Amino acid sequence: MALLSFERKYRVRGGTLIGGDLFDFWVGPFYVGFFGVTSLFFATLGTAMILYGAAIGPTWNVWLISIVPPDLAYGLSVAPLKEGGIWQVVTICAIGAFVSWALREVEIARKLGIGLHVPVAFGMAIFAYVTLVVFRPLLMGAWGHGFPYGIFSHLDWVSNVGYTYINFHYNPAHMIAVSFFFVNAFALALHGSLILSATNPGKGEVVKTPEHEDTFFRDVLGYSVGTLGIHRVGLFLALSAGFWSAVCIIISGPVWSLGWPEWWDWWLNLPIWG
Ligand code: 07D
Ligand code: 07D
Ligand code: U10
Repeated sequence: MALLSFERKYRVRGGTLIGGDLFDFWVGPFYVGFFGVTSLFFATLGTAMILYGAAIGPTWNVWLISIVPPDLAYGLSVAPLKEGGIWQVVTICAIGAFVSWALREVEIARKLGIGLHVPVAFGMAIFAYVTLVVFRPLLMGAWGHGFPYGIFSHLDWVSNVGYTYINFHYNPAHMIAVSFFFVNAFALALHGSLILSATNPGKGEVVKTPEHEDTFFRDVLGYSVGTLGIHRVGLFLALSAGFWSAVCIIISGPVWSLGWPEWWDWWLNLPIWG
């Protein structure tokens, strides 16, 4: 079915989560919807607050602009705008925009009658972000533990927090997360290259079938996970990477406040060493 006639068929009202058919229409290629409007609202307000913070800050250098969270002394209270309050408003706007975007994905998926896998996947990224700027600061007792919104300043935060725990590579959940990121890239390289090798043949050659793809990995590995299965594997790997990232940072401070190398002392202290 041509794209346009398909769109005529599915571009009908319904499937919304809230507000009946309020905003239930398209503008050009974009579906609007209630949550499209809230996405735009939060994104615009958040960006305006970042610009305001930049305007009262010391620099317009885009790499150096930084919207910093309140001082630790403010604890979990609401800070004055110029002393971290902007960061708090931007954080609310960011969460509002990300959650709105996920819900807009849900509405589009419902209209199409497809599963909710995409918004669930985006939900893991949102979960990791909220862990950094809400859950961990709450557990540590101060918004000042959130990361600053700036291109280089957020790198400083990662480095500083990392060295606070002496060597962050010894964090076991960080190890698991890093490994999932690596294997995720490996799996996508295998999948992307396999699909291209079978479906993008040279001139005069025919497109090969999934049996060819299965057989390739049976011959190499002795087993093929299958054409649907590899997408399940991919989603699992990617979600696991995000999940273990959230775990590795939530345990740094709230659960373990010493250096991560010391955590491994349990190994040296096992009674079996005598
Ligand atoms: C390619 C999809 C497109 C998205 C892009 C990002 C903005 C920010 C805002 C000027 C893969 C758009 C960027 C809207 C502009 C202002 C105020 C996704 C793709 C192209 N980081 N991080 C980057 C964010 C955290 C870390 C780059 C966001 C944590 C390290 C970009 C968040 C930690 C490095 C960026 C976030 C952390 C980066 C490229 C939120 C642990 C780099 C991102 C909301 C997760 C790299 C200068 C990219 C870099 C980089 C954005 C959070 C670590 C600016 C939006 C606190 C170590 N991060 N980051 O391609 O070059 O993502 O930094 O949580 O080395 Mg970061
Ligand atoms: C949080 C992004 C969410 C994004 C959202 C969407 C927009 C819209 C618009 C483009 C989670 C935003 C969208 C803004 C854009 C348009 C139009 C993703 C998020 C919702 N580390 N480390 C991780 C590695 C070291 C440290 C995670 C590697 C050092 C700390 C990952 C190495 C020290 C933290 C990871 C390494 C250190 C981390 C990041 C190597 C520093 C975290 C991925 C090879 C001295 C962070 C939850 C992630 C974390 C984190 C990898 C080194 C410290 C597993 C490969 C030893 C403090 N590190 N790290 O979380 O877990 O993505 O955050 O050396 O906080 Mg690490
Ligand atoms: C899916 C699918 C499917 C489809 C689909 C899709 C999923 C069924 C039906 C949908 C998929 C798509 C449409 C594809 C979309 C793809 C993605 C979202 C992901 C892919 C992303 C990319 C290809 C881009 C990736 C880019 C990366 C990783 C990074 C490149 C890196 C940078 C640009 C660096 C970022 C660095 C920053 C911010 C700072 C870094 C600092 C430096 C580099 C220092 C050096 C700086 C300088 C030298 C300064 C230079 C600066 C300049 C010139 C700017 C100056 C600015 C001024 C204002 C003057 O399943 O099938 O089909 O469609």
